[in-house]
Amino acid sequence: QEAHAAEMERTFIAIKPDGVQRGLISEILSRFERKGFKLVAIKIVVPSKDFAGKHYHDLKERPFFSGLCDFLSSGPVVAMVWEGEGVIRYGRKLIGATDPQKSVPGTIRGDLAVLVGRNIIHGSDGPETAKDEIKLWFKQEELYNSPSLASSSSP
Ligand code: 3AN
Repeated sequence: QEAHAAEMERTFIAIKPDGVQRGLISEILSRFERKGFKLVAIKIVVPSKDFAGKHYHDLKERPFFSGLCDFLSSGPVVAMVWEGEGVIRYGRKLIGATDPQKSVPGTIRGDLAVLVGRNIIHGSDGPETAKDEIKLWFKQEELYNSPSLASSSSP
């Protein structure tokens, strides 16, 4: 058993409706993939406004909360789980600063977005949020588990 693999870090990444509408799915996937991170879950979801509120519960008090939830539920979202050493922090690096005016060139938001309310992608901001968000968006059986982790008696 490879104990370290069982503890491999995972993060929740979502391409928001603006990223999907603009045809940026493959561009974004390829940046994570070429870096060397591993895709362990992916699906297309149109979240309800209620679900969007759960996802963004930390921002409930912010003035843009309702508009943000309307936006997230306005169309298809590509929900994903990526795995790899340091993927939570480094995923945030690949994504860039929240405000695309401040995200540096070379990052996803720096290269591909202009407005903070249309910043095309979400990534968990820490280990606790990663765990919570993966649980909110995915069932356990939707996550790929490496065969090396399966018990030797399973088929
Ligand atoms: P990040 O997505 O970089 O973790 P958060 O969690 O602070 O940033 O914000 C979540 C989302 O809320 C952002 N991706 C953005 O779409 C939206 N948002 C953040 N700040 C603003 C703002 N000042 N005006 C409108 N929308 C905002």
